[in-house]
Amino acid sequence: MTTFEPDFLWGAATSSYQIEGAATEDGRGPSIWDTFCATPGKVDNGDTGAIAVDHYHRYPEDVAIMRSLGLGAYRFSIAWPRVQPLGSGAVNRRGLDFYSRLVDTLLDNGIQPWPTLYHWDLPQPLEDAGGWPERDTALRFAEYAQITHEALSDRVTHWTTLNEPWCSAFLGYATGRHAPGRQDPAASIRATHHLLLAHGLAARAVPGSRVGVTLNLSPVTPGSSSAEDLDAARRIDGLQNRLFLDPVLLAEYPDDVVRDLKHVTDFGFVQEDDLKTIAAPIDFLGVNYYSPMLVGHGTEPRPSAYVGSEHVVHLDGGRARTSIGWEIDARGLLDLLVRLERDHPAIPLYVTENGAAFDDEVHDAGRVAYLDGHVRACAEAVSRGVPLKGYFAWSLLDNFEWSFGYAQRFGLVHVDHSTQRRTLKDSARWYADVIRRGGL
Ligand code: PNW
Repeated sequence: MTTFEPDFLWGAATSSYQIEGAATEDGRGPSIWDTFCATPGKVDNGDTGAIAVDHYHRYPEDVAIMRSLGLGAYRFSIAWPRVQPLGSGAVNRRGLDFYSRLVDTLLDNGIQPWPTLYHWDLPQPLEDAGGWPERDTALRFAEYAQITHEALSDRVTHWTTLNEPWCSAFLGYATGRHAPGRQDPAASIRATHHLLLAHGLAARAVPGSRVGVTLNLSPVTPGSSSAEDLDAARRIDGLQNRLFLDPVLLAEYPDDVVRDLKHVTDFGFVQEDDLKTIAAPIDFLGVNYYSPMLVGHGTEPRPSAYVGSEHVVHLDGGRARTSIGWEIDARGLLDLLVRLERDHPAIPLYVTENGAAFDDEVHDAGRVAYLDGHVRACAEAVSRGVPLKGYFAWSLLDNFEWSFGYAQRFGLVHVDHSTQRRTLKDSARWYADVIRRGGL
């Protein structure tokens, strides 16, 4: 039997726009995702998060489900446009009150609240003023973080600043697959810097609390040992992993990545002391892992999220895939965790997202197998000395899967999107057993 320490934290994760709905209720302002969803052709099937899985109204039922699973913690995100409908200035009490009620309900049920301050729903007025490519957005974020921390820090101990800034910057501003849907490579690098700056400023704005940031990281393997494939892997590792890890944990941008991006931007937007701010002390690093990457050199340049590396091609590793098309490889999670411990030994780690989309409904053997393999990888990492302190499954509930709309289901709990009825999947029962036994 594979067991974890008794204080290993078992959780599940969601995010505001993906589950809450109630998009115009209680004074919430519009976010870039409302706008993006309203733009024809951006989201499959014309789906939107306007109602989502109605968690805004059904949170008591959802917390009861969490309790029935035995979750130790629940990772959710706070919608900035509920707290500050304009993204700055006036605070909307009714928005904060929702999170206050949610936090109280979680604590009453013995579940630690783990809020993330930003999971992609930027207030639309801030995008209208230029969005993340503008430095001012980072300053506004610090203000929002402070307001939210003041309202909840009497009950919330662990704060996460950002979820996956790679996605916000590159899917939002380079490929345009995510809101706000812009396709401007130079803007995506400015966005990266200002997201990182926002993280650092917010980390300083939550004194007395534990604070971290969640990154989507992935091990990158070259398709062959040719010099060109090795260089492709170095580039993608640079943009996916080190462009975020190095400033946050080492107070520097990786030289090779800056060099790779020379024809995109000169990094002239980096001001004195920014890197010191970005590297504000943090208490944990959140790791989101779904799939590894295998890359090589392509002959023809193609539009890519990896700006400046348009010659890199993504190769097929020959493994089974989930319904969203991502290859399944639990070994990738082990490799990633071991590498993080090697490069940054001091920082406690949490897997803040890991999970799989499958088409099956309640009997989800594919998801059980996926989670089982990845939890085993976590156990192996711990046994090799990796300071991994917890694991959050993505996701508690089927929800709005961004540009895929409701067609992709990641939940441990099935949601009937016409009736909002929740039904535990086999994976939820399996996870409850893991939690009860403290391992596999
Ligand atoms: C993460 N990619 O998103 C997010 O944190 C979740 O909100 C989301 O539901 C989950 O993973 C599953 O997708 C990602 O294209 C979306 O590389 C896209 C990518 C990565 C992560």
